[in-house]
Amino acid sequence: MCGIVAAIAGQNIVPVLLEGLRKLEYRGYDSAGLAVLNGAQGTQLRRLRAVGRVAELAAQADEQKLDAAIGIAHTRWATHGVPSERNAHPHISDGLAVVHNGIIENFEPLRARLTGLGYTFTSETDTEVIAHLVRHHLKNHPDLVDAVRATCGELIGAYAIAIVTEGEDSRVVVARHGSPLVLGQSDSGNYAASDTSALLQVTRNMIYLEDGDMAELTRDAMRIMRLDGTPVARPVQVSQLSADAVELGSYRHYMQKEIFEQPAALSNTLEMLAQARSITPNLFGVEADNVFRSVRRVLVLACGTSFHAGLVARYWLEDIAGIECTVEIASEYRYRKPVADPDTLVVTISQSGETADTLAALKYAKSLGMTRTLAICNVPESAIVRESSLRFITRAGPEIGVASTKAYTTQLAALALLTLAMAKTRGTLSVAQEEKYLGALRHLPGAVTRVLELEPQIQAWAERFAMKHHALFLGRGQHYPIALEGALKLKEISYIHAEAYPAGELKHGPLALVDRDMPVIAIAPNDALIEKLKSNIQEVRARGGELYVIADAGTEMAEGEGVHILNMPENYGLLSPVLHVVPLQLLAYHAALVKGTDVDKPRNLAKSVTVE
Ligand code: HGA
Repeated sequence: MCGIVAAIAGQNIVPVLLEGLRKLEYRGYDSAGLAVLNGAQGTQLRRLRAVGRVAELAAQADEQKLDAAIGIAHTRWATHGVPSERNAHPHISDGLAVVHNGIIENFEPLRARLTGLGYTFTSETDTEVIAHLVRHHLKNHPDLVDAVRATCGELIGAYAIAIVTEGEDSRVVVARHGSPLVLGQSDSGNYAASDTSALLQVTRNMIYLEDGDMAELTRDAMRIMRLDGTPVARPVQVSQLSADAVELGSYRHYMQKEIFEQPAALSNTLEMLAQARSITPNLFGVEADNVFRSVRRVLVLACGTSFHAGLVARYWLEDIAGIECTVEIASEYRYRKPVADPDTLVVTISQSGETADTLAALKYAKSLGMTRTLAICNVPESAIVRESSLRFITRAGPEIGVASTKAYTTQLAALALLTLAMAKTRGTLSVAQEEKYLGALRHLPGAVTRVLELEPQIQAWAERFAMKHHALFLGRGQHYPIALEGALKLKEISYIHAEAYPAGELKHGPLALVDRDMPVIAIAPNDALIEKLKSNIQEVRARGGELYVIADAGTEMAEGEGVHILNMPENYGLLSPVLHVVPLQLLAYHAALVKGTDVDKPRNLAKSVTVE
């Protein structure tokens, strides 16, 4: 979702703001803007806004030779009011500017009150109430920090905000409640942003604000306090993230780069197994052994692609660890009244660790008495990780493409490890099985590399495919969630309508859709259900449907009229879903290329979904 950058330094900060916004582009946005004070053009607030790309904003800044020592900047992903220049942030109230990530739920009564007090609104956003409210509170609280604190006391909802104002022009005030915000400290100045990647250009010294924190940044100092004014100290953490991990290099798109990074991402995630003779629950935290022994069930909470990872894990956990597992969409769970069993391990899965629905569902589960929690996440300092007692950090590296690929396969690797660790502590895993699975996990990066070599054939499929308007994905057992993930990828980036079904459901409805214009992608691993799947495939063929089958070695399926086969290099048993999803990622990618869509930033979608 949208991103914030703020800077105060001894020199021109405009290039820092713009570079920060570029680094946050991956989160998804529809417009961008900035406001600056104190520079070559004088002490008055200056604002630039543009619909579309940061490049457009940068061109404007260039044209105006913008130069300033203090500033705030924003990429917006509209929640309230259409994407337009007038709704783009920063929003201004008489020389005071604010950028905001999140949603102010009580903006309507606040707007009515402020309008009554004579404030004029120029946008449809919820954010604009913040600007006028701070301006209003400045009348009784002349200190900007006090006025922001009084404002936050009236806001309901989620926010990360950064504020500058004329007349208070030696500081930036920031606050967070429910949306991420990190501070960056350097000799040249002080900074804030929605995530670390925006600040690595100036510093590695990061301070992660907690919910309910605010901070005053001056050229030489930072003062952090709670929203009630109590000073707090937050540790400086030196980020290990490599600045070029987010460069595109020789790839055309981040998604392509990330698909091909999967072998490395998996081997980084599974690095601790390289020399290990056995699986230790401690990989999930020191308390993991106790927790895994004592819980009676697992509840997975996640959204989107992460939800699909959870669905695969359900097959694994029940089959191998013999523990009951339910998987729920976080945005639904948070609003229903579930029967809460305190002997549950709550597992949240999120690439960013800031997914608002997953975080809220986790907090809700805890409030219901389910306090044993495990986060599977790609960002160590994220809110979901901090909110959980156990953690497993996938080491996929920064994922920039909106459509998740390497985060997904590393989540599957983490969930396979979780299954084995739980099976071991619960006594359902023999030593021989443990050795076998360990070997398979170690070999996984190599196996994915071999699947990636099938790209030319998938590319050829994509060319036939891209002209279609609909597609059906079929899978069975642990590959049904892979069919769901394949359909989601295709929808997300190529805008081809796709649906996934467990193949056995075909005759209960979707078979009615099958004709020559409906390509059907079948995932055909060589497992116990293969004969049943072959029958399902015949059902499609008999109705004239064109089949694209991703078949394991040994399935003995032959190409023929209307039947295209992609032969997978090997049958991978338990971990087969990790391999089968890769051709589906490539299929979506190449179909999107043929269609000429914006692969890394599909329309209407955002990367880290930090609003509800
Ligand atoms: N609600 C604000 C900010 C939206 C946001 O955080 N997007 O990620 C708006 O609509 O402008």
